[in-house]
This record gives sequence, C-alpha cells and structure tokens, in this order.
Amino acid sequence: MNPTNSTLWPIFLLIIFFSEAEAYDPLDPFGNITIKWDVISWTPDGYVALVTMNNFQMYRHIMSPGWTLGWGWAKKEVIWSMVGAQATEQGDCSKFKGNVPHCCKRNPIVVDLLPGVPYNQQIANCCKGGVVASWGQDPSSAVSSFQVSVGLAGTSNKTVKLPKNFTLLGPGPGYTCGPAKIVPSTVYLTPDRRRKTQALMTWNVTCTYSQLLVSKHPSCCVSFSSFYNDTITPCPTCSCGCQNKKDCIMSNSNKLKMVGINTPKKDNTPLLQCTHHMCPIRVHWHVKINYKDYWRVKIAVTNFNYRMNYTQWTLVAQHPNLNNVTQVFSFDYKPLVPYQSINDTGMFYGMKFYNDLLMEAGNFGNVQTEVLLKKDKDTFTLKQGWAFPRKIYFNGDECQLPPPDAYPVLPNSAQNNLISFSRNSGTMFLLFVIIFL
Ligand SMILES: *[C@@H]1O[C@H](CO)[C@@H](O)[C@H](O)[C@H]1NC(C)=O
Ligand SMILES: *[C@@H]1O[C@H](CO)[C@@H](O)[C@H](O)[C@H]1NC(C)=O
Ligand SMILES: *[C@@H]1O[C@H](CO)[C@@H](O)[C@H](O)[C@H]1NC(C)=O
Ligand SMILES: *[C@@H]1O[C@H](CO)[C@@H](O)[C@H](O)[C@H]1NC(C)=O
Ligand SMILES: *[C@@H]1O[C@H](CO)[C@@H](O)[C@H](O)[C@H]1NC(C)=O
Ligand SMILES: *[C@@H]1O[C@H](CO)[C@@H](O)[C@H](O)[C@H]1NC(C)=O
Ligand SMILES: *[C@@H]1O[C@H](CO)[C@@H](O)[C@H](O)[C@H]1NC(C)=O
Ligand SMILES: CC(=O)N[C@H]1CO[C@H](CO)[C@@H](O)[C@@H]1O
Repeated sequence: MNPTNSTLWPIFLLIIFFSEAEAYDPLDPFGNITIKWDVISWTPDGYVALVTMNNFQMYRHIMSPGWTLGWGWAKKEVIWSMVGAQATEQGDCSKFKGNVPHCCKRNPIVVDLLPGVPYNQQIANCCKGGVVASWGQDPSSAVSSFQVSVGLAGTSNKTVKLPKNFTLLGPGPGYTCGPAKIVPSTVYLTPDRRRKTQALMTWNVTCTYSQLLVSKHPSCCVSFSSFYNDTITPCPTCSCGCQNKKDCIMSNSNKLKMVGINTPKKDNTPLLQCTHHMCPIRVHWHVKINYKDYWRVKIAVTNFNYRMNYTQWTLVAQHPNLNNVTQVFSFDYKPLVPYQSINDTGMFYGMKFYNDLLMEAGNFGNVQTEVLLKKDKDTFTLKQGWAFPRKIYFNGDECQLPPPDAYPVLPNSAQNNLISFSRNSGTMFLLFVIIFL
C-alpha cells in the first residue's frame, strides 16, 4: 500500500465505529436537518416565533408529500395562529370563549401548506407542500419556514419553556430529533443591508437520519456489467426483501391498463414490477470503454414502482477514481468531500426540466448518464472489481451491492488474482469493504 492510502485506514475504522454506534452517514457526516425557532416578538400571553427548517444534508431531500413536524408543549401552551403552515388537528379548545385558538393539542402536528394558498397565509420559504431540496442539490430550496403565534406561554426569555420531544417525518420515518437548545439569537440584515436586527431569543433542534429506522431491508440495489465480460451481475435476489412478492405486477400484465393503477397510496406502499430483487430502484453500473488515458462508465437508474415518480432524485457513488471525473453527460454532478483528504465520492442528479423527474415504472421509468474518468496509472485496473463502485446511494439510502464473488471478472486473470490481491491497494480497500461492511 502506498502512504496516502495507509493514512486513510484510521478514518475508515472510525467510520465503522460510528455507523454502528448511531445515526451517522460516513458520506455526509455533518448532514442534519436543523429546526430553528426565532422569537420575533413577545405578546401579552406568549410569543410569535419564526420557525425555519434547514436541510443541511448533501443529498437527502424531503420529497412529496413533504415533512410533518411534531412537538410536545412543556406547559399548557396553545397555538393562536399560524402563517405558512397548519396544525393537522385543532384538538379540544372548548374552554376558550370568543377567540378560539388554531390548535389546543398538547402534541401539535404541523404540516406545510400547499402551493397557491392566498398571499395572506404565506411567508417566505413556505407553502411548498413540505418539499425541501437537499443542500447539495439546491441550497436555496433547502429551507422551509412558518410562523407560529403561541399563547399561554412564557412572555420573556426567563419564563418561556422550550417545546420538547420533536418528531420529524420526511415524509416517512428515519429522523431522530435532539432536544431544543438555546443558541445565540439570529441576526437579520434589513433588505437595504444597512441595519441589523435580531431575534429576541433563538433555539435550535437538530434531527439526523438513520436508514435502519426506516426498514431492515435496503430500498435499492445495484447490478454490474462490463465490456470485458458478457456476464451481467444482477442485483442480489430479494435485495429489498421478498415479502411483497405476491403483490407485484408483471410488466406485461393487463392490470397496468386499469385506470388509477398509478395513484399513490396514502401510506406510500409501492406497487412493484415483479423482479427477483423486488427493489423499487435499481442502479446499473456498466464499465463501457477502456481508452488509453481515460475510461468510461455508463450508469442507469430504473424505477420499478408503478406508484411513484421521483422528483429531485439524487444518486451518490463512491469510487476511488471519482477524484478525476473529466465529464458527466446528461446529469449534473458535484463532488462530495466530507473529509478534505479523500475525494472519492460524488453526487449525480437530474438536470432541471430534463431528467430531474424519474418516472414511474414502465417505458419511461429510467434515467442514464455516461461518465468519463481520467486514469491514474498507478491505481487503475480492471482486475478484482476495482472499476465498480464501493457504495451507491439513491435518495440518501444505501443500495445493496452484489456479493464480491459475483463481480464480472477479467477473462484468464484467475492466476494473477492472488498476487494482485496483496499488491493492489484498491483491492485491499475492496477486501476491507467486503469483510467489514
Ligand atoms: C448540522 O449541520 C450543519 C451543516 O453541516 C453543521 O454546521 C452543524 O454543526 C450540524 N449540527 C449538528 C448538531 O450536528
Ligand atoms: C441554529 O440553526 C441555524 C440554521 O437554522 C444555524 O445557522 C445555526 O448555526 C444553528 N446554531 C447552532 C448553535 O447550532
Ligand atoms: C416527552 O416524552 C417523554 C417520554 O416519551 C414523556 O414522558 C413526556 O411526557 C413527553 N413530554 C411532552 C411535553 O410531550
Ligand atoms: C434575556 O434577555 C435579557 C435582556 O432582556 C438579556 O440580557 C439576556 O441575555 C437574555 N437571555 C437569553 C438567554 O437570551
Ligand atoms: C408521474 O408523472 C407523470 C407526468 O407528470 C404523470 O402523468 C403521472 O401520473 C405521475 N405518476 C404518479 C404515480 O404520480
Ligand atoms: C475532487 O475531484 C473533482 C473531479 O472529479 C475535482 O473537480 C475537484 O476539484 C476535486 N476536489 C478536491 C477537493 O480535490
Ligand atoms: C465473466 O465473469 C464471471 C463471473 O462474474 C465468470 O464466471 C466468467 O468466467 C467470466 N467470463 C469470462 C469469459 O472470463
Ligand atoms: C491522472 C490525474 O489527473 N490524476 C489526478 C487526480 O486527481 C488528483 C486530485 O484530485 C490529482 O492530484 C491527480 O493528479
């Protein structure tokens, strides 16, 4: 192994240590969703707060039907009114005469408003049906806000009690939120940028994602092929669990002509095309051409769910040669460099209005790209599966890779394998991945 690679070992060990300990994504170690409450005025019986949700995750967005935020009031607070969002239930407000609160529940559940509500119900960054882009894809849309007027609450920074037990669905489970923490008050710049104002008090809540909370099975899988071997390495059988196998639909079934078959279910249960892997998403990585100084990979993403269009989808890949991406066709690409020294991860996403919508299963349910990579002569090899990715994520969830013994192999390379095994650092890494991940 060369010295640069050996310096990485402690980091990989750290990654493994962390990923087993708690919600921690080694490819986006600082990713989180932060919910900030800025008290912008005190009222006779409480306060008005501007609540801002920032998605600091590089590649995990909140897609339709959007976020759902819940919390528990510390005392007997009520919500007098909201702008830009609404509580899903009013609850029992029977003890109020005259002016009735918007929500009297002890554990309010709040959702964003839909686009197109009247202007007097809107504020900046609201009313997007709860859809929030990922930071890596579009930082300007990675934010959602609403305003809440709280009553029967503390009326100063000494008496106010912070809400507790925050929960976030985005739109499904997966997020765990920490306690609210008082932080330095947010400072605002006036529109002419000549005066600063500040919130009377600010608290933050941080939520992090763990795929394990969502399902014990992956939600996507990866298949491989190469120009040097006719074998296609398929997704592992039952990659995403086969418990729904009886409900899947053959791609030639007449049922597909039924009206309404593509309508999403409230709980988002998929209607999958029958495959041996039973995944809603398959990512195919094809090693296409080996030039003298470059090599070319084709990546295709296929949707097998008849009930789902993926908007603003993201695909993350980890491969040592992503430090020398020369050109990416038909997708946008951005390197992710969470550890300054390692540049082996990048995110692909669709071009706006062209292929940022991955259509439901069927004829149009796929998107594809080709990637041109410059070879580093010291590491490039077609042996030992080096040309295939170490990790693939779709929409922030890690996909199931084929088992290492199924990778397409170079013809007649069998006897060299053992030698290159100990010499080739790329292979060492792969071996490491195989054994420990
Ligand atoms: C949340 O993410 C931001 C941006 O990556 C980071 O600066 C901040 O430290 C994170 N917060 C926590 C509590 O991890
Ligand atoms: C609180 O959240 C905001 C984003 O909503 C972030 O900019 C700020 O750094 C956070 N403060 C702390 C102390 O984490
Ligand atoms: C918060 O959760 C804890 C444990 O689940 C519970 O005992 C407590 O009553 C909750 N508090 C509020 C204000 O919802
Ligand atoms: C509360 O407000 C007082 C001034 O009214 C200020 O001095 C103090 O720092 C504030 N405390 C917090 C936690 O914001
Ligand atoms: C997916 O998008 C297309 C085009 O916008 C639409 O016709 C179709 O009904 C959508 N399918 C689902 C399942 O939402
Ligand atoms: C990472 O690699 C990409 C090319 O794939 C390059 O454009 C980028 O500058 C590199 N970043 C760092 C920090 O080395
Ligand atoms: C292609 O790869 C497979 C393993 O995936 C291997 O069994 C087969 O022998 C290879 N084909 C050739 C021509 O080497
Ligand atoms: C062959 C080649 O261009 N290698 C470059 C790959 O990228 C790293 C840094 O990202 C450069 O240091 C190499 O020279």
